[in-house]
Amino acid sequence: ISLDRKKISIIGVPSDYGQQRRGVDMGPSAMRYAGAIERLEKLGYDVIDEGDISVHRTKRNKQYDGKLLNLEEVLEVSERLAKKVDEVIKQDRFPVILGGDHSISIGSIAGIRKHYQNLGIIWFDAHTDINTPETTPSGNIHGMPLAVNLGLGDHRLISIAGNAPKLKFENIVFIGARSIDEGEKALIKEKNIKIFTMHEIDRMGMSKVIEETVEYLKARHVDGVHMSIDLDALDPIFTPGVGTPVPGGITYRESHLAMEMLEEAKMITSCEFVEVNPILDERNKTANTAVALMGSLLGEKLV
Ligand code: Z70
Ligand code: MN
Ligand code: MN
Ligand code: MN
Repeated sequence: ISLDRKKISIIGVPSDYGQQRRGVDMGPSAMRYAGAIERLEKLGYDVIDEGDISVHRTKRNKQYDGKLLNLEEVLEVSERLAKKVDEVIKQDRFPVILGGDHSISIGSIAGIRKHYQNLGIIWFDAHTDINTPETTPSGNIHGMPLAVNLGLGDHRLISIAGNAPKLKFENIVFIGARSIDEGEKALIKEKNIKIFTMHEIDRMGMSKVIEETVEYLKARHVDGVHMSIDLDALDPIFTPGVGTPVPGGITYRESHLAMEMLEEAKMITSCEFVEVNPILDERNKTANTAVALMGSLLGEKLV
């Protein structure tokens, strides 16, 4: 966020339809409870809490039978979120989106993309969420949002807020991946997508990873960068309240360094925090970490 863009809108998306563990719908409450709004106001921003996108509580979670789980519900939430995000950006406000599981990125990116011709994405996640209906091992749509935004997958999902693909393969950077399905690996290799797995983070250090991320996106001449933060990118020691914890993750300190360096780079134009599940958490630790990262990403300094 650049210093002259002082207006922030918080949008809650209490949806758990992209996966099968209940509780992630309470993520927005948990992050508000952890002080998200106060934290940003303290940094001097004009913060509006736009409230939550309405999510119908219908029956759900049929067993996976080869079709996408809760497709109708995800479609509805995505349409609403895309519309809301579009409205907020039209008012020159910086969107901070609180999930919800990662399927909400279908709607958030569809809405954001209306305002950028060459949008960049940083996908901070233990997973790569680039499965298609052909490659998904689970039928869970939270494993598919990047594919959908690239124009791959269910035709109704890829048509939200316009038919054209919302993203380019060469404008994505993965950070923190350590659980990638075979079909995802094949696509990442085929399209040569930029990826810093835990292997690269360990070898290069987070500092160099972020420097290279910033250089890479600048060289792509992106006109905006959406920062998508799945709290399972961090090691479960720091964020136990996620549906699919994967050991060997990013540390608390590395993740803060990443946020601080991205803030210094002044290239982030929207962000989201997803997969916070208070039911699985330990005394709101995961939401507290999410809000602390939010502070660093939006300009909190130690001195
Ligand atoms: C797996 C799938 C996933 C988040 C888990 C898992 C995907 N690749 N995404 N947790 N955030 O089912 O597609
Ligand atoms: Mn205010
Ligand atoms: Mn994810
Ligand atoms: Mn994940």
